[in-house]
This record gives sequence, structure tokens and C-alpha cells, in this order.
Amino acid sequence: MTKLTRWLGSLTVLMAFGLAGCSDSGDSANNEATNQQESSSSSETADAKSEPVTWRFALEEIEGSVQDAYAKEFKREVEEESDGQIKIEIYPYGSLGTSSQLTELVQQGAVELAFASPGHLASVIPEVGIFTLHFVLSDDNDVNKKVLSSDKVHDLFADRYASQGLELLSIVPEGWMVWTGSKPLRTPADFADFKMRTMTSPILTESYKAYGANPTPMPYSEVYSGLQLKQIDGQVNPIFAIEEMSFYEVQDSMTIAKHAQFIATVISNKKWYDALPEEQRKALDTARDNLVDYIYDKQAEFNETRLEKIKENSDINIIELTDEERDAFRKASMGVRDIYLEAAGDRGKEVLDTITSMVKEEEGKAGE
Ligand code: 6CS
Repeated sequence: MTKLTRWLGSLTVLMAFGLAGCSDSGDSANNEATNQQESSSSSETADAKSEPVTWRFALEEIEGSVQDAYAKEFKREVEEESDGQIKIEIYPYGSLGTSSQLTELVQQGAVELAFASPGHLASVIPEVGIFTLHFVLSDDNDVNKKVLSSDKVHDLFADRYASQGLELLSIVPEGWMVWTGSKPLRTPADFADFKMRTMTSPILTESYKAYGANPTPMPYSEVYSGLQLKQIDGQVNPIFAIEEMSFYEVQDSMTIAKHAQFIATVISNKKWYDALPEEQRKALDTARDNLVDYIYDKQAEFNETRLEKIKENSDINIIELTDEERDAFRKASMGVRDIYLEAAGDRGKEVLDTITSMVKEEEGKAGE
């Protein structure tokens, strides 16, 4: 509980960034973004040669998380590569706002860099809702890494992010999503009327409606108390998060169904990125490229070690679904793809077709 208390305590910084006026809807504020960004960040980049510039990097997760490990390594690389000309300040979750608010801060140019998970961001960019669909990615995470870090997949989304004033820098898998519940969840029937906390995108909630659940979107910061007070029956997150947010303390069972990876994206303000002096952009792009392998290994390590910690510290019932049990969920999830296509249109179809065929192709190569 100490980690929880720490990040709840740091909410005061939020006011310093004028978040009081931000909604949690994720609506864009592009015009305002452009104006503010031009008056703050661009003026900093203009002085790049004489004075170090500061880039603020906002996280959707607390210290010790996968996003925190990413940001720390990014900071190390960029500061080194730029020879001290760029300083990175990291703002862990709790210091600035909810995930949707962090995206708004980037749009406004109040912070330069942030994580934006599709589970929230698909409310604004429906195409990224693909990463909240179940059984789209491979069971083989090496395949997922290749597909998600490819230029082809980046290019599928880049202009959608740009239309919101955002530069898509990277797509980062953080591990398998795992269901926790007040009771064992083995079959779609176990989800009947089950109050499942989800992230806030409507496409994501459909995935749980398909199992008969009663999805309950809420910000990350409210999940622990929601479970404790029994406002929700369960939630879904990767193992490292279930451990560091202490969700396992207030749940009876954990189900590993390997139905989806938790995917995050790293974003920056687009105008800011486009206006970066060449050297600075190179430092950013190089660190971003180097981090693909780093974070892939780190998330695997975090998820493994935190599972051991959960086992040591609790007697939570851990269920690993068989292939047959997974198939029941796979079948129940297929109709949600039509809902995704309705929301994301022709581009959504292109995204779904491209990613599913790339996954197949890479799986074929891996099996050779
Ligand atoms: O469940 C959520 O809302 C959050 N989960 C993780 C692991 N990262 C950020 C996200 O907002």
C-alpha cells in the first residue's frame, strides 16, 4: 500500500499544470495546443545550442512500472546522446492526471511526451481500438514484437495520431492482460453480470459485453478502491500492474487467458516534434529505436518476477486456461470485430486486415 499512498499524495502537482479545466473525455484541443506549444516548447528548442532544453515525459503508470522503466532508459539515452543538451523530466502517474488528461496535456503542449494506451485513446482515435480486441495478436510474443515495431504498422496509425495533433513515436507491448476477480473466471458464463472494470474506450467495453459481463470503465487510480468497496467485481491488467497497484490484495482469483497484450503507445506533440532541431530529433529517434528490445525484455522480466511476488504474498487462486477453454472466449469475442469496424470504418478494416495477416505471416516464419 505504500506505493499507492505515495502516488495519491503527489496529486497536488496537477494544479500546477492547470488541469482543472481538462475533461476526462479525451476530446482534442488542437488549436489551443498549437498556440500554447508555439509559445512554450518551440521557444525552448530555438535556444537549443546555448541552453539545455527540458522535455517533460508523463506516464500512465507509477514508479517501478514498465512505463517508468521505459522513460528512465529513454532519459538516460537521450541525455547521453545529446551531451547534456536535453534534460528529461519524468512525471509518474498521479502527478499530472488520468490517461485521457495526459493526452490532452500533450495536445496542448503542456508536456512534450507521454504514454497513451489504446484502452483509453480509442475514444479519440477509434482505429487504435484494434489493440483492445481479443485474440488478434499472436500467442508468440516475439511475433507481436516484430509486427508492432514494424514501419508498416507505425504507418497505419501515424496520420490518425497526426489528425489529433500527436506524433506516434512507438507502440509498446507491456505483457499479457490477466483477469482478476472476486470469483474464478474460466468460461464466458462466469462473466454473466460480472462488473468488470475496463479502461475507458467504448470499443474495449464491447469485448466484455460479448462475454455477458457488465463492463464498468473507470480511471486507473480508482480501481483499487472500487474493488475494495465492491463497486466492481474484477479488473484486467498485466501482472506487473496487478502487483504494483496491489489489486491482488483485494481479489480472490487471477485468470491467465492470453486473450490480449496490454499495448501502450508513446506520443509527443506533433508540432513540437516537427519543429525539433535535427540533432534533437535524432537523439529522440535513436533512443526510441534502441528501446524496442530493451522494453520487450524488461516487461517480460517484470511480469515474471511480480507473479512470484504475488504468489509469495497472497494465496490468490491462479488459473491458466487450457487451449480449449481459451477457444470458448475466442469464439465469443469474434463479433466484437464488427463493432470495431463500425467505429473505425475503412481505415479500421485496413488496420485489422493488415495486422492479422502480418501476425499470420510472422507466425509462419517462426514455425519454419
Ligand atoms: O488499466 C489502466 O488504466 C492502466 N493500466 C496500465 C497497466 N497502464 C496504464 C493504463 O492506464
